[in-house]
Amino acid sequence: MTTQTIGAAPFDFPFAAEEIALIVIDMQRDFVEPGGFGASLGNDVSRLLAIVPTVARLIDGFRAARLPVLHTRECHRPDLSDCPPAKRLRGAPSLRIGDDGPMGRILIAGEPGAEIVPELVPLPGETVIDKPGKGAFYATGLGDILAARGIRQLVFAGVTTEVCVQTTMREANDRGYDCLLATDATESYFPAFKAATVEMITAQGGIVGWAATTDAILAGIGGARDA
Ligand code: TIU
Repeated sequence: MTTQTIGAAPFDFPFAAEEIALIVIDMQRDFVEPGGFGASLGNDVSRLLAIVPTVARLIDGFRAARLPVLHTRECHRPDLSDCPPAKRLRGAPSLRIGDDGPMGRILIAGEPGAEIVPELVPLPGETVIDKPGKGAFYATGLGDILAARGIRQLVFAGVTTEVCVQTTMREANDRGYDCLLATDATESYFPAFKAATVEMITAQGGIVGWAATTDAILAGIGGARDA
């Protein structure tokens, strides 16, 4: 197994082509398009929509290098049995999880709003994890799926940086994965929260993980493909 590197902060990210995967977090219509869950919480979704082409470029690079791409979706069962009341009843959103909205029932599996945006639709054979929480390891089979494939390094893209992306990175970091955040393939409704998240992940010698641009990641895995 050859170890290669991606130029990253706070220092180069070492990886092996056999052990790395991209995980795209929650690039769903409910977060990125008007009328979904993100908008129901009072957010302007336009910042999130803007990263779709960059996320697509990152996904294309992993596919071209024949490296695994996994996708997650935050969503709940139609009977809401996996949605804690503490989550559904929090605050005063214009629509709650399970309510009927312009893209079907908010954050419910199988509804149009819970689908991944058409530009980033998973290919047949790519793993899609439906998750009831913010972290992708909680109440899902993600850990077992990664272990079965021998994956130990994860590149993260998706939304939102400080909620589901950071939560999943922290879960992964505690489970022993090396985690790299693609800084221009993730976004928040709050620019200051995104900046703070990148800073806190990489501070203290990479206490949670690494951060790099999509260009740097593509350059690094391009080397993996050609090796
Ligand atoms: N509200 C918010 O920023 N995010 C979420 O609720 N879910 C994800 O981040 N996917």
